[in-house]
Amino acid sequence: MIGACIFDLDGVVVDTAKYHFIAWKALAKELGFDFTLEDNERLKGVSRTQSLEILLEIGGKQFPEHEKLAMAKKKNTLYVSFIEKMTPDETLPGVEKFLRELRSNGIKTALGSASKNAPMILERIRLTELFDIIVDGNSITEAKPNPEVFLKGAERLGVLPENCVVFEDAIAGVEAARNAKMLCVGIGEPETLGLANLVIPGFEGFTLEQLFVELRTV
Ligand code: B16
Ligand code: MG
Repeated sequence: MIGACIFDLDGVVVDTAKYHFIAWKALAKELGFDFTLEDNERLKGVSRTQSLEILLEIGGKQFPEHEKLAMAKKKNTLYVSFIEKMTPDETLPGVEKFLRELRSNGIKTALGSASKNAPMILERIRLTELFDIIVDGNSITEAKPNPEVFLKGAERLGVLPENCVVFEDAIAGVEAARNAKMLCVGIGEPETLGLANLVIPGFEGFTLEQLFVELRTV
């Protein structure tokens, strides 16, 4: 029985990784090293502070805590200047239709994202109303693969974890879903998201019936 679907944001509902990339690359440039698209893959699904740690490790740099805080803040200011301009046409194909299908079939919906900017992004793409609740980087203390973000979502929705399905694009997120004892649909490549119960390339053409059929045998 599926009682709720919990969606990650970046890489599932929208592609904000490209804006994170520009902002982190600008910081790296300022610090005197290069930051590549391949490096950026390591930051997907990872919190802002952890992302900065990875970036500094790539550049072989070390800074005191207060300077790191200022860097993360600066990066976020640039990132926010991009997401402020986001429009509904940046919602990934098929997501809105699938969310509406869930709700018209009485299945609850939640957002479970590491991003502290999640509420603003949902507002910009006008999808806030399609989520019953939002659990984001402001309401959690433990980062994925810790299951906190998804367990909080299930608890607030009043649905048992085993009746929740998580949609995730990052390995750490798939692990978090499995650690929460939830079913997980990976968005991306089966080679990367092998731990998920099912992997799909995206929501285009994906229906609730397909979800039921594919997860029945799990
Ligand atoms: P912020 P998700 C994650 O979103 C991003 O994938 C990750 O790259 C980012 O560092 C993290 O949010 C924190 O974002 O700086 O906006 O708080 O995939 O969990 O929806
Ligand atoms: Mg993600």
